[in-house]
Amino acid sequence: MSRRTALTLTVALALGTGLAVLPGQAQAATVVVSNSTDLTNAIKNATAGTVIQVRGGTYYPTATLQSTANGTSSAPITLTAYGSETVKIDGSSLPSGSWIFKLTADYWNVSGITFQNSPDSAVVCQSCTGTNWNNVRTINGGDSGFTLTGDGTVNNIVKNLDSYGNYDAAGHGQNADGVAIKFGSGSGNLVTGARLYNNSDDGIDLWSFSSPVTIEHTWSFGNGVNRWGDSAFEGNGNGFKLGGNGVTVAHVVNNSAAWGNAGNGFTENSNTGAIVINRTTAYANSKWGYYFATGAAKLGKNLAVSNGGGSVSKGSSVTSAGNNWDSGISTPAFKSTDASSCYNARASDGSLPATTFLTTGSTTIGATMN
Ligand SMILES: [Ca+2]
Ligand SMILES: [Ca+2]
Repeated sequence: MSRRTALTLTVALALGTGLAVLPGQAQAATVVVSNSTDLTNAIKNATAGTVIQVRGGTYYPTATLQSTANGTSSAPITLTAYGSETVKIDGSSLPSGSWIFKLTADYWNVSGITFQNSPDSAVVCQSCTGTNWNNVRTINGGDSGFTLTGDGTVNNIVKNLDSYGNYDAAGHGQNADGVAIKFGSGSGNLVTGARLYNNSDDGIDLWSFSSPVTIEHTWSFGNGVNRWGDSAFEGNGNGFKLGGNGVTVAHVVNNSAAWGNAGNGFTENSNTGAIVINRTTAYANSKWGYYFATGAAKLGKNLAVSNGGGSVSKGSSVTSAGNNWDSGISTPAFKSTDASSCYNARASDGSLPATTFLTTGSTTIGATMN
């Protein structure tokens, strides 16, 4: 404990306020919170170096948790579960149309927290630089689960996110994606180790984001299926929607899988850029495994099996090599087509659960499913 922290804690204890934030005073470097009021204030008052540890439990904030305070690369602001405790921040008490958590800020590290039942989007990071999201869940909300948006969206890392069950009722499901990196720009953004499933619209959507995004070790499945009894359902259901709104940008997807989506497994969605898709698997999606009809995508060593529209729709500008639809490339057998283990708890380090689903043992083609 630093001398400054110790002094602040001493003052706090003397005032009988425990570890709560002291209004009007510099915030302690480490703040432990156990109720929604303290959580709200801790986020509002955070400055570079602040560590907010949230005790186990379910929190029901009554206003969006938000900050515009920047950390720095050497003194980030941290929002994390206390130890290994289970923390859920629930949007059920928010006004309609609210997000649970919004940052317009740089250098935050957020980990080990579930954001659930948001009236609208669960987490929105707007024009953020250098944020790290580890083992966060954005689930069962009223619009997209996790969003990066705005120009100046730079070097953000989203690792081991689970985002599922999101559905925008007002739009009949047309907008709620697992991850939305939309309407913005900025380099160095990475999504890795994500499970994006059973959302009403797409698993991940890069609509109108004009800088390359990298996605790897990510599973996108069961999106765009009407699970809400919506008679006017409009979800698109692409596993990986890699463009839109006229932008031309070379996104990269490595070692990822899309299955059971109502739309395409992987699609350019009108992005004519040199999208790179390498060692991925598309299985049993309702439309195409890979839909790249107009652009200059580079498709390498991908595996498409049992997709409703066919394996690939590719235009004359696409580069295609080593995929199972290319001549002379055989299709290895899956060790399992039972996806049930994909819903299991993550490993203790937060990585994807072990599975044989869609694995083949091949060292040359398809996703390795880990
Ligand atoms: Ca849509
Ligand atoms: Ca979408």
